[in-house]
Amino acid sequence: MMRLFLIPIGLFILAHFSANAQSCQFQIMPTSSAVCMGDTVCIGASGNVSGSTIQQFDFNTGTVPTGWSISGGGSFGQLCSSSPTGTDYYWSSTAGTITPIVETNPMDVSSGGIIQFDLVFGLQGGASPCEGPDNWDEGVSLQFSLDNGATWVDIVYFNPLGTFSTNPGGTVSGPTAFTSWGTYCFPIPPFAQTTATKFRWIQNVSSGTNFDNWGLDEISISDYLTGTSVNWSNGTTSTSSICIPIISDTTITAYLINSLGDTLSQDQTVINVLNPYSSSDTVMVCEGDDYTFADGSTETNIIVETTYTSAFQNINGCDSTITTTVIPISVQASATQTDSTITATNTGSGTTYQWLNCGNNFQVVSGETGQVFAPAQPGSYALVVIENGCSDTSSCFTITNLVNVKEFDWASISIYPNPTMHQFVIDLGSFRSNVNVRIVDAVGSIVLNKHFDKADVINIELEGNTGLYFVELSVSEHRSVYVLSKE
Ligand SMILES: [Ca+2]
Ligand SMILES: [Ca+2]
Ligand SMILES: [Ca+2]
Repeated sequence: MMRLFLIPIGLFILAHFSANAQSCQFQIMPTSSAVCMGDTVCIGASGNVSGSTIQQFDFNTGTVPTGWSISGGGSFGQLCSSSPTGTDYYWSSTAGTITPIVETNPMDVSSGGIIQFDLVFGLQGGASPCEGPDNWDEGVSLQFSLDNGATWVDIVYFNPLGTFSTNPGGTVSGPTAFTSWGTYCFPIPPFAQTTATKFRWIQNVSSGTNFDNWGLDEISISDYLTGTSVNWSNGTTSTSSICIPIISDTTITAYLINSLGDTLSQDQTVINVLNPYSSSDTVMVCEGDDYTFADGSTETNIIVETTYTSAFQNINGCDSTITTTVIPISVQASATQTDSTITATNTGSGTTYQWLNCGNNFQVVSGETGQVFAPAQPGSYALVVIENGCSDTSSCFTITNLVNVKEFDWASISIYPNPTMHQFVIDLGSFRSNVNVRIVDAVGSIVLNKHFDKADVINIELEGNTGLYFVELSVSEHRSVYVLSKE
């Protein structure tokens, strides 16, 4: 997905101004500092370096420049804290009804430029004359006038809360800021750029005599250096903004250069790529089941392996994918029937069995969960096998005559060793007539079927793979099945 970040240049300047109100330096600002891979980011450069000074005043003498006026300043000096230059400064006085103002003469700032000055607020609760502003409306406005002082417009308001804003009015107390000297710098707004613009610093509201005082020093109003242009580290030259696609974390540097190509200032920013989320996974379902993928789409009756890619936007709004492979698990329940015994041929660890009564609406036969099932009643029975969480039901097996195993003394018969490696013994306990041994492996194949007219101890060599075998032993009409393990 491609998204282009574009904002009007006017908004761009405003954003720069409010975010960097204390700085008039050459700076670059991206429309976004972190984007999806492939998105385009626009980066603008603004600011300049100061050129020639238009007006300046440092308050180190007792006389203001021609055309300037001062009110509310009892005297110039170092009345409270020391200014950054360690020299005399203007200190406001709110005695009586005096409104503290420092006002310049009209000057030609038609080419734009910057206003720089040092400013401090006194400490709230401090001793006279150093007591400082505390209410929101007791801050200081920097203003300009285009009609020789008849009307004034705010450039910025130093709110005692510490924000640069317009004066919110009101008398809500809050923590005070600007109580240490700072050097502040503001671009001259485009609408103030005339051939006769006056500037002033004014505190319209205070608590009266000797309260809420502030200081000002080192005022300097300069134009910008002309003939500058902006070059970029990606090779673009002579433009104040660029738009580039971001495919990896990217550092962009802008260079402010003069007409000779010398770098006057530079600034850089890093644009980070928000990583797309991409993953794949494999899930198992029972054959014939449905599966709903990450994007909400559903595949029904899955009987073959199915791969699907869900595309969506992650939390960052970036394209992401999840590739899902669905593998159906196939289970086939099967069993073999000998006389009145049914033996499941499904084996394997985790395989579970449940026998059902087909003649009773396929109800489960309580307690019959073994691999071998010898029903107590004639009827029709089916097997349910569960393997890997999936089940299957066999067809029904019909048992018409039960072979009564209870009246025969099976306890006298033993088979050993079990497990066996190869040979094992069927010990009948005594000589018995009409003996038949049939051995079936785990998949239902008959591996041995042998008849003895008369036998006592039968030695058998068991061929074949390791695993479970079913030894079906018949003695006359009696029959039983033993499970033998070959290792
Ligand atoms: Ca000074
Ligand atoms: Ca006050
Ligand atoms: Ca105060």
